Amino acid sequence: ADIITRLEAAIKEETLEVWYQPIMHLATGSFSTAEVLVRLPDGNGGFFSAGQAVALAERSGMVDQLGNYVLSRAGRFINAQGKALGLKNIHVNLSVQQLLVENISDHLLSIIRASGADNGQITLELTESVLIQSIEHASSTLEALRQAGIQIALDDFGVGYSSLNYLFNLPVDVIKIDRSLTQQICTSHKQRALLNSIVEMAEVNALTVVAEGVETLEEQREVAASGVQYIQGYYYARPMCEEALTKFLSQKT
Ligand code: G
Ligand code: G
Ligand code: MN
Ligand code: NA
Repeated sequence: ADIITRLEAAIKEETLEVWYQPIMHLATGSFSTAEVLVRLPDGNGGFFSAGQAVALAERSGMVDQLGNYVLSRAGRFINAQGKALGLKNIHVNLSVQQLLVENISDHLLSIIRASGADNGQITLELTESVLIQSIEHASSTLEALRQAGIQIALDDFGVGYSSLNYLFNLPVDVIKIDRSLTQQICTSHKQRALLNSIVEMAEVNALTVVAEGVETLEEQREVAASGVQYIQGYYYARPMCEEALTKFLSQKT
């Protein structure tokens, strides 16, 4: 079957997989949150990359369906397992096209409600480019979601072209340092200084900082020294299926 047919069927038959990458809270050492990453089976025991699946959904008008599916699965999972596993929250990615759907905030809130999850258990991740492409529309949508208790994270932070001043005035609660920045902090004084100023600005603005893409102990040390609150990366855990996550978190608590 071609990949569009495969995606459609995977949504309908609920064989589209939802994987999770644990995120560590540095102060407590606990994995209290995780990022949700979609995985489309390729029919040969492997998966298409999430990037491919999402791009395909965008081109074929299925981004709304895909987004709803992922949010609903993630919401049901955290509602059922969150307490037992010590997961307080789950991060779900949102694409630019989803943000343009009419009444998207009501729509997302009703999916979360139906899943049984509390709004406070959900963080929605958006990239800088998404926000800036449609800032007028996005601002009111994000404000409505935040009013309802959903947190908004600005993904891939530190690689775009906007000024820090502009970025820190966007209606978000969390910033996620892009892995391209994380991976330079051990070798570049300038990038380390940039990370330190981002963390300082975040503190002043009462934002939470997550550093992505930590792969080594050295990176972990530098990132922790900068004062970020959460770390995500292969050094701790790779994205994993629901069953593996349950096992991983059970062993940690
Ligand atoms: O998991 P992977 O490294 O292949 O992810 C690649 C990209 O796909 C990342 O930028 C991630 O944000 C995005 N992505 C993963 N899952 C989803 C999803 O459910 N919805 C959207 N919109 N993007 C996703
Ligand atoms: O764009 P976004 O931040 O949503 O993408 C998250 C993607 O980054 C996931 O698909 C995940 O597989 C990948 N990822 C997570 N941790 C690491 C890491 O430590 N190193 C690398 N290279 N990729 C990572
Ligand atoms: Mn993300
Ligand atoms: Na990112």
